[in-house]
Amino acid sequence: MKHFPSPLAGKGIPQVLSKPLVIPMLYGERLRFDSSRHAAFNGGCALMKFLDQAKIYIRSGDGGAGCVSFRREKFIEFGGPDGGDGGRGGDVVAECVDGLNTLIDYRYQQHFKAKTGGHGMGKNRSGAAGAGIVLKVPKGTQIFDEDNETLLADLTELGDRAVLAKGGNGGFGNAHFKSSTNRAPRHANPGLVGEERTIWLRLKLIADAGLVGLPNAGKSTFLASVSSAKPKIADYPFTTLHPQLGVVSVDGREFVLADIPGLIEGAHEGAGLGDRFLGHVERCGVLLHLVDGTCEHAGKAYKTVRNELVAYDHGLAGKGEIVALNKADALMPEQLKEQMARLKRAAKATPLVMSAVTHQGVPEVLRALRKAVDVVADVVEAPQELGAPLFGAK
Ligand SMILES: Nc1nc2c(ncn2[C@@H]2O[C@H](COP(=O)(O)OP(=O)(O)OP(=O)(O)O)[C@@H](O)[C@H]2O)c(=O)[nH]1
Ligand SMILES: [Mg+2]
Repeated sequence: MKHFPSPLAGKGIPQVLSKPLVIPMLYGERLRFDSSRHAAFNGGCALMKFLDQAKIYIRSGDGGAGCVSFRREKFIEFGGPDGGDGGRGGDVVAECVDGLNTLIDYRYQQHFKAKTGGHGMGKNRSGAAGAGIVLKVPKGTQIFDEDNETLLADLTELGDRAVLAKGGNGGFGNAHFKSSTNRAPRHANPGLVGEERTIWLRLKLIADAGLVGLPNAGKSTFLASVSSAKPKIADYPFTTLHPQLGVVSVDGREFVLADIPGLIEGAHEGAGLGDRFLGHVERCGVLLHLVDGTCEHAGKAYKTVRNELVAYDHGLAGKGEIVALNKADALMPEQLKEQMARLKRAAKATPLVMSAVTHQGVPEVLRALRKAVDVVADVVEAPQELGAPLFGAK
């Protein structure tokens, strides 16, 4: 296998790439060659490489052929046809299972073929059904056709199943064709061929709340301080290269928080890590928008990220948003006042103030998040109430 150098290693903010499509590839290579440093699952118990997109080829089994056979037995004349039917080919099914957080298994195997049904046999014996294949996928996996646009299935609940390729029917044996006018049929059906197709698996993590912000806003620091997740934290941009999940417990209630890589201006055109990770907050009920208080202009920082959310669309811009000014511990009182005023003007809502390092203001942010998550959950349960965004600055 060719060894590529890690594309982002040792660099500052990655350049605006002229070809946005390169981004997933770069990301993939990074995963392939630098996996140990960027293990994804951070629930505190297992290390798993993260992959949120995979292209695979599937083929269901052909049906078994029917059999032409005649009963032959001593003292029995004209025994008649006794060719059995062929068995059905195996299906290819996707199933949503517990304990998975990544599609990495599909990096190592991309071809899945179900078994052909058994052929029919004499003495009216039918062929056995071919063994099917179950593709185990994590919660939140969407399955797209080869064009990567046509949605075939969306597996959001544990146990959800979708048949992606149906096995071919078995053919009839000659016993099936016997009739009063044709008592010795000499033909049988071949089995039907199975289906084959190339599909895309795309994982969109399911979290209750999503963290968005510019690189270095302190998103991972926040996640690490409120959950047992262990994201990488460092003072250079794009420390986080793939989404991370953490379970947050506040006032006896738990919810899942997703940290996604930072966004920069032009992310929707491929700048930085692009905006494809925004897919992971598409299903979040609420967004927590962190703004770095030590940046030059908190209002501009806020607007940059908002513009990217609007450009990405998919309903992200309309989601409830809680805005918080982070790194309050590193600000002088007058700086804090000034940044708050700028952020308030930009967000058209009063932001919360917090410090992920000293924990100042964090309980308040968590409570606001929990409240918002609860409200969204209630609204989803009673869809007739769905309407305008619930929080934040619109
Ligand atoms: N003083 C201070 N520093 C903070 C605070 N939160 C984060 N930092 C620092 O800010 C830097 C960036 O923090 P990260 O949590 O990696 O930022 P991020 O938003 O996850 O950045 P990306 O993963 O690159 O998008 C680190 O050096 C943190 O120590 C805070 O509340 N106060
Ligand atoms: Mg980070």
